[in-house]
Amino acid sequence: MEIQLWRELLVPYELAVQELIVKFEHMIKQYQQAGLYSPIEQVHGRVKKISSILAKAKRKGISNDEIKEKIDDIAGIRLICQFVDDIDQVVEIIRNRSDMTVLNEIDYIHQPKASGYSSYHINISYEVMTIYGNIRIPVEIQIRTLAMNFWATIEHSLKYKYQGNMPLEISQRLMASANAVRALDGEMSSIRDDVVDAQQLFREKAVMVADILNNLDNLHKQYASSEDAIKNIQEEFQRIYDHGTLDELQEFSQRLDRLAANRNTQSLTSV
Ligand code: 0O2
Repeated sequence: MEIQLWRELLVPYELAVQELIVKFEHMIKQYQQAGLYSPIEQVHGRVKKISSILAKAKRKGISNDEIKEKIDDIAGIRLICQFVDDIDQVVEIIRNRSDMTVLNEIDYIHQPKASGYSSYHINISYEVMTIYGNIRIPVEIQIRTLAMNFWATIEHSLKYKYQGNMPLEISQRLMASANAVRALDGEMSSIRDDVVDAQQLFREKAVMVADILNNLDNLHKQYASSEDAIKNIQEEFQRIYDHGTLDELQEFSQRLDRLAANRNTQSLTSV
């Protein structure tokens, strides 16, 4: 196939990848804005390079005409989670989406590949709108932890370097490090609740502080003539931010909200 035809063939795959990246990134943003823990930490996506498609087709004995229907990871999305437990939640989210039809799932987490590779794969069919009409594109979604991703990235580079002739010593080391990744993910799972709590508190505080700064900024504009009162509020904020509890910060934030809503100088002095 000519290079121009390949480019045309890949256009809807690029659209699918771009749309899905936006959707999953937006999901992270929504969790963050709601002050909630996001089971997805990072989103990556790519359309397979033409050379890799051809190499895979050759490796699997697939003819050029069969590539579109038989290679199901031309469009690929990778969702990286912090903890193994998050993966189940992400799988559930995908299963429940009305814009993604699950075609099949492979659990390389409970049954890692011989190489040591572990990840959860979901193949979906995703509809994109093109100038020629709507087309359903197969997309492979790989869901894995940060640790699994680290291992897979290193192993992928070594596999590429040795082109199928990986020295036994290297593959044994990779297998040992795959076991170490599993142990690390297991350890991290056992302290997941503590980590999630700590991150949650940090996020709540960040959202609250952003709110407070926004209100202070508005008060500055509204009550430019009451410099002293504003100064007092700022000092109180600084004291609570430096030494106060999250509850005190929340109570202060609510007072500022009320003040911003009241919009009268009398309440300013009573803050
Ligand atoms: P790339 O460059 O990442 O796109 P297979 O015949 O097992 O190679 P198959 O049947 O297409 O692959 O399905 P599978 O097992 O779901 O693998 C698809 C993708 O999963 C691979 O794409 C890799 O991205 C990843 N993967 C699978 N096995 C391994 C592994 O042992 N190590 C690493 N690092 N990644 C793996 P590609 O086309 O192989 O590569």
